[in-house]
Amino acid sequence: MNMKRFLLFLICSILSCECAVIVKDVSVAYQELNERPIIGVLSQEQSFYLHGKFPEENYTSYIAASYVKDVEKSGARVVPILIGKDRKYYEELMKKINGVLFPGGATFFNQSNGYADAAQHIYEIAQEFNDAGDYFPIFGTCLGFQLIIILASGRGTVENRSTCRSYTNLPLIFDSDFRNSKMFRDVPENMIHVLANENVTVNYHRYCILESNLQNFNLINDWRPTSYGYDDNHIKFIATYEHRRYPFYAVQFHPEKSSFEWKLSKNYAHSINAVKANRVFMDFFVSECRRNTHGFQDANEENKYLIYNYPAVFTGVLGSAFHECYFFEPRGTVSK
Ligand SMILES: *[C@@H]1O[C@H](CO)[C@@H](O)[C@H](O)[C@H]1NC(C)=O
Ligand SMILES: *[C@@H]1O[C@H](CO)[C@@H](O)[C@H](O)[C@H]1NC(C)=O
Ligand SMILES: *[C@@H]1O[C@H](CO)[C@@H](O)[C@H](O)[C@H]1NC(C)=O
Ligand SMILES: CC(=O)N[C@H]1CO[C@H](CO)[C@@H](O)[C@@H]1O
Repeated sequence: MNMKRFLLFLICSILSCECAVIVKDVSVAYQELNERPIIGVLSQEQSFYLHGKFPEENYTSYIAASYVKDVEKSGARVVPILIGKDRKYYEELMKKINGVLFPGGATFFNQSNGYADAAQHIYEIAQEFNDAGDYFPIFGTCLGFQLIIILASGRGTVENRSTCRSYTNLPLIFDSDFRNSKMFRDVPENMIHVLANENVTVNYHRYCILESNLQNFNLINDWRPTSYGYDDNHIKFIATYEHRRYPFYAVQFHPEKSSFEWKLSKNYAHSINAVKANRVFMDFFVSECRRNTHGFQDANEENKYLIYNYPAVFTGVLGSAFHECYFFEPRGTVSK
């Protein structure tokens, strides 16, 4: 290449590069992204163990702070969503927030006015919002992952989930077409490589969703598995799925634990690659929530709802599996 041609080549590459950048910026600008997203995190029934640590308090529900921090670290604020409320409460709150996270944990789905009933209201209202042209994302983690499929199955007396246990850090086994999924299409190649090859996803479940759970209820046309794992008995379970039309997503493992949960005996993956690769999931979910433009009336109203009204309690030191928790009323009884 002589000097003249080299300069021409250089100018062309700079121009085409700038053009690409401009085109990209325009497409993003048209979406009018919400740069101050606020996400609802659903609470669940107070753990029996923690109730024993606070016998004088009348806490009846909690949120593990790791879920809150994981959302915050991706650039959103959190509003706690209480259980035991009527549908109107969930609907009014959902008109003000930009998406909802169903955390993991351990609670039965058959307790009236509990986590599952609240999630059912939220799931149905989110469908109504989306059907009406709104964009309202939901993300489920572990228990939340299983619950979404049980809700989609109509929540019969026999729950449509399977028994399979994994208490291990696992890689993801991606579906052949996962790069065309909403969840994974923009994830950088190096993070996909870590997720596919290193033991970075933290599993902690005794139930799971199998391919057959989707087939039994004819859910396969709506719900798309994008990756899998093998449980401690070599049963192949779904590790991630997404809805084909609605912005509903879920993961069987725990993206929040690598950065925010520290119980020694649990052996959670804390490597720098685990931290980076698990970050992908809330970055993705919060980016989805940025497409929703709901809002509170003003900063005053926002302030009344935000999680900062509640102190995070250092529960790790009390032997809990959760390092920090938020506790809520309504006051009432805590069942085992
Ligand atoms: C818990 O509830 C009981 C019964 O209503 C009440 O007497 C007690 O003061 C409550 N505890 C706290 C810490 O508020
Ligand atoms: C809820 O489900 C659990 C586990 O399947 C069961 O042990 C419990 O008896 C059920 N409770 C009610 C109120 O049905
Ligand atoms: C992942 O864990 C399995 C055991 O659960 C082990 O056999 C494998 O070598 C681990 N892989 C890496 C890359 O550490
Ligand atoms: C109602 C129903 O058919 N539930 C099923 C859901 O899936 C599990 C596991 O395959 C079955 O045991 C249930 O019977």
